[in-house]
Amino acid sequence: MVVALTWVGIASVGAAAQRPNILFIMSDDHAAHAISAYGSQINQTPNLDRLARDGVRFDRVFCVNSICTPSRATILTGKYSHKNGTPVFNKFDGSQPTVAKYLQAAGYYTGMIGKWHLGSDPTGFDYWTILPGQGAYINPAFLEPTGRRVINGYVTDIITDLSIEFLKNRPKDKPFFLMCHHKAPHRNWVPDEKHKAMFADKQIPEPATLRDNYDTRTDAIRECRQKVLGDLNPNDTKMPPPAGLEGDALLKWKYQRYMQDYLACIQSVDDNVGRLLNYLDESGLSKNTVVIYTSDQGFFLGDHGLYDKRFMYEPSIKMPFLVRWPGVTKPGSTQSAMAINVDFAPTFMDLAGLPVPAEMQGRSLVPLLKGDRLTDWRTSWYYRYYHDPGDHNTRAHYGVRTETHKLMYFWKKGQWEMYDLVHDPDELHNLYNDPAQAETVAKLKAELYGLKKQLQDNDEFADKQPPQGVDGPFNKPGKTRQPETREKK
Ligand SMILES: [Ca+2]
Repeated sequence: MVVALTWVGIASVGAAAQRPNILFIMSDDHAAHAISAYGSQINQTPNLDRLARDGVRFDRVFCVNSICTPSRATILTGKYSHKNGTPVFNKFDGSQPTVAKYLQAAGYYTGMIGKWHLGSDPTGFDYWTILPGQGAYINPAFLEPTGRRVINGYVTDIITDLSIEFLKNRPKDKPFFLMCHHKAPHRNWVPDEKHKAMFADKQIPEPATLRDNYDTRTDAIRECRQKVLGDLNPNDTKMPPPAGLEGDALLKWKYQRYMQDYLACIQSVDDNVGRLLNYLDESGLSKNTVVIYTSDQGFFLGDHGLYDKRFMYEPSIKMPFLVRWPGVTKPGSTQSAMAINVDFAPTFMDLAGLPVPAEMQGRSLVPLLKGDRLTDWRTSWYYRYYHDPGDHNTRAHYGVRTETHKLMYFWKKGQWEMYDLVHDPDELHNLYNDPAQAETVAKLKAELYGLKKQLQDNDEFADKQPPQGVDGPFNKPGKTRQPETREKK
């Protein structure tokens, strides 16, 4: 009897040791085209590049509803917004199944540190400390099961400090699943002094489409208020524009102010990813830890004259996705299969050796991490954005993206856009009304409505959105501790 129990004990420990740790690092609004491994023309990110060099760079990972809260809900559940009930900035129902709960139940030690932005308390985590709402860049408050505490310092450094502490203090007999979620580089882009100085006098190259005149496009892009020229305010630029600046001179000035701060925030993220990777090396954890770096969506870096995200255009929907899994991912490789953030939860399940629950709507990316060639991988995927008018007067739309084309429908306006992504990768020529494209449009519409049906999107949130519920007030019961200053590790 004793012998049998001992054997079972060893077997289970052995099995547990083989399951990889998962370190999921996600920043907020970090566009792939601001990472040098993705060919950035505007900055250098040596630590993120290190992940790409040691692992695989996914070139086509997309967000299916390109704003913060819905993306986070999708990542946790493996479901589209209409299935997880979080289409806009409404409170996430934490009683539903999530990948954190599944991994915790399977013996993973689970942690969530940093920006949560789902309104309700995290569920399925052994340890959590989250920013209330958007959180603060400087001396941020954190919400924890025991109350609220303020930590002095810069938010990206602190989230990394807390993540390293989590790794040090974790139970060593379990694999871990850590979601390390940075606030940066979210608007209004407040860098720390060190990184601010790095970009203070830099002239950042402008994107080719900064002065897009929106010819051939529908009303949506004209009506939106996410324009660098018209909508960035003094809170964003941190200073009023020099007197007398107008027109193109003002656009140039605003673009520079925007990008200098945005890129400085990213530089701190990059440094701190380096700190985490170094800790994994020093502690011997690197070998059996899958490290993923991504962002909750992409971002317009002056592309089409815009900032922010929301639209189904490429800079907004494209997520960076770098994965290092020693012994599995081929160093320096790339992956061009189309993945979506709905796939993340199934991927975590698969990494943990668990079956993917039937209700999850994505697919595990593990075969792609292994470099397998899959003949049955998806060739199209479905997008839907609801937050209209929202914070930026951005029109609701749904659409389909294939390997070569994109069709978008602004359902409240009854207007369509269609792009040939092969010949027009910048999406400057809306071909929807081109008679020569009628057949292509008809095929794309069939694909779009086929996917919509298959995903059981019955327009649940088309006309009515749930109330806002993720941004304050956050007067959590329990004591507020005195601000603490942490020593730099
Ligand atoms: Ca975001």
